[in-house]
Amino acid sequence: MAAPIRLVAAVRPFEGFLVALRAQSQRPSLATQTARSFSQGKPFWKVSNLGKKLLLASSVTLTGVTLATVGQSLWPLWQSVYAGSVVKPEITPSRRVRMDTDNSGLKLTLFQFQTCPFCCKVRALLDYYGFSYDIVEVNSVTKKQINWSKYKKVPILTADGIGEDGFLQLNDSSVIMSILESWRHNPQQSLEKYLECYVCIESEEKGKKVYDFPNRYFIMFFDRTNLPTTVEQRQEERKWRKWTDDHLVHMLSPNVYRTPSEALQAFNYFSKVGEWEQNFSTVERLVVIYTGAAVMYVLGKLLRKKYNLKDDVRESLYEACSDWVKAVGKKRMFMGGDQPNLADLSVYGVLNSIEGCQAFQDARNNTNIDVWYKRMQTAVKSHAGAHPLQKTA
Ligand SMILES: N[C@@H](CCC(=O)N[C@@H](CS)C(=O)NCC(=O)O)C(=O)O
Repeated sequence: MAAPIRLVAAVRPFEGFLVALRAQSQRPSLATQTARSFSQGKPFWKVSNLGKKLLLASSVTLTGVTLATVGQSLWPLWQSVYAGSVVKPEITPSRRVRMDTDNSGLKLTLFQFQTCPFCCKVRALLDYYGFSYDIVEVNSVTKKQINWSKYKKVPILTADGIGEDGFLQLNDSSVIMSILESWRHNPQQSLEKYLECYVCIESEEKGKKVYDFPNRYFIMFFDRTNLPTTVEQRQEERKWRKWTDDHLVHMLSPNVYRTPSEALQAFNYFSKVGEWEQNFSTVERLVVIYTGAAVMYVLGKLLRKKYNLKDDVRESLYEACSDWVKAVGKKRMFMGGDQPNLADLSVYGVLNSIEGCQAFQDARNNTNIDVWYKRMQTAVKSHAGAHPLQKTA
């Protein structure tokens, strides 16, 4: 069972494209939208609206054919595992991470896409603190593995054996990080109690569900007085966590898919990380890689406009990396001082999601991020924060 479930990671890079398509369908018309998008500057490719339509239509067709081919072999398996119940079904994890040092007693499962930056943030925290956890790779098209959940994004972290439903569901990468950090500081309080502090405001924008968690960047200390950090440190940590979600993350797609060859290189990297070779036939894998690269190359250009990145998108990426390095400063190992705080783990997680891509290699060569990044890599991979977890649990 593990191998087929892992296979779904392979289609993950199409997720952004499909989300964009869904958004397209809710807009007045493609012609109006593209006219609006490019009214401020010259389009990067000189085609008419009809040409753009054809480009998108052919991408959709190619993507559809690819996904249908890939999905066909998995569908019977998914059907047998999921009954569509609201109760979280038993599911065989794609991977299990076990740490001897984890005495937390928490039974955690991370529902994720392997290369999603938000999921990488959560994994950075779990690994740094040495939590044991299971990973369930979610199919980014059908999302079958999270059928049981009303919240349809990843990451989702569940803690089994807690609460009325027999499990607790934590949504949103920043909320998950804040709850685990709060709990780590005071495990005498239950996870349930911490979860109550992160109210979710649900609304609809253009027919799509939008979730806001106003407290997502706050660590909860309740009435504790001798806090481990100062007010200024906590403010700084919150500011840069928010910057990571609102700014840094938007550098990724336009940079990773900047040119056709970089888009192809990125897809080959995703293929390696997602172990596509083991799970796809050669034809399927090549179709996914080449179609995906073409689609994401186009989408990357649209995202550059949307997020106001510079014409040379690398400049925006370098600027973001340099801003972060400057904020950490020369006197500190990490923003958190001698140990990473949640801002360090967030920035690291987001950059880690593109570690094997040319864009990040260029950022390492052209900014001073490498020293801090290597420190973080060592800290996370060696589970350097595992000791406090063991001590407090
Ligand atoms: N604010 C959320 C964002 C999560 C998010 O956008 N996840 C994407 C994957 S990278 C997703 O699940 N998209 C699916 C969808 O929007 O339907 C977080 O920090 O966890």
